[in-house]
Amino acid sequence: MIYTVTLNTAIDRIVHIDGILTRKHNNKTKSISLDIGGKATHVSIVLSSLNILNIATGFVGDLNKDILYTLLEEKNVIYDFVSQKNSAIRETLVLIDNSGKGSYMITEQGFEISNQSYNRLLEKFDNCVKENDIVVFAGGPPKGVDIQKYKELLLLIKRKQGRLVVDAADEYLKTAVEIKPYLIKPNELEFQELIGHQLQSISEYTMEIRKLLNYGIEYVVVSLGKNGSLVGHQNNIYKITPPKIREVNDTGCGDVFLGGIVAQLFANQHPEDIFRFATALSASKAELDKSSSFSLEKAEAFLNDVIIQKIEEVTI
Ligand code: TA6
Repeated sequence: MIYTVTLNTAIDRIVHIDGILTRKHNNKTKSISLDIGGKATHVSIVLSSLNILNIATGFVGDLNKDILYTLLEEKNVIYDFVSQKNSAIRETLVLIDNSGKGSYMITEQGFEISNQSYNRLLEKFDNCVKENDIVVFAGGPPKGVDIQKYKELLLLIKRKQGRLVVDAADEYLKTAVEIKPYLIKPNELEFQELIGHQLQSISEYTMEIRKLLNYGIEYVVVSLGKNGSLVGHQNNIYKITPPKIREVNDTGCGDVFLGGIVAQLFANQHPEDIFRFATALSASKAELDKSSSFSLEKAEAFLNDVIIQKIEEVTI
């Protein structure tokens, strides 16, 4: 089984601006729509679109959970969240204008997780997670889930011999790395923060990636946005270059990328096939406006345009 864990779920409000977003100007909207936000929920959407059985879990607020549940059901996602009373799922405002320069994202903090809710999630994992299950933690934890509690969740998955996939930042990523997850997927800023200093060249990145592989992490994936990603697995490090696309909204690209990776991991694909598919799928997302949308057809068409190089051949 695959579980995706969004500790701080979100509902994205996608606002299309008529023209270019301008300060001190009455910017008119063209359209407003709701979409599933949060990170691991997007992984579930990818898996469900590929008919890969998975359960989306984490925390929701009971005041507006039906909005998120309706959005998830529209995407055929099976979910089993811990619902906290008198709490509301946060909103993320995603502003897209006609500049073609990408979106603005403004996220609320989210409600504070109570001890009771936290213990309910622990109990859920303790009862459900089995050996070799894939458990994906993606997104920043909310108030109420401090580093200790986050670590306790991760350690429980490890104790159950689940394969831990983590997309996190700052102290939470550091904590995850300490307990040797199966896969980590920081972006370049998160990776440099993890390492503790700026990395100026591909060779500096590969040196740090190799250290983490030797420490015992199965996959070290550093996403580089438009420049693709660096992927370390066993004794290979790859530079993955995405196809050229017409960007509409890059919100959610990293999550769809992770969803593509998890889908291929589940199918036990070869690393080059895993990241070719995940990169093509993420590229298809960038051409669409919703946070959680992507195109399997477009991804198929992009596959041959993804460039994969073993790091020795890569020149900067
Ligand atoms: O990565 C895109 C996204 O998941 C948006 O859908 C929005 O919900 C935001 O990121 C949430 O990010 P956060 O790190 O606050 O969980």
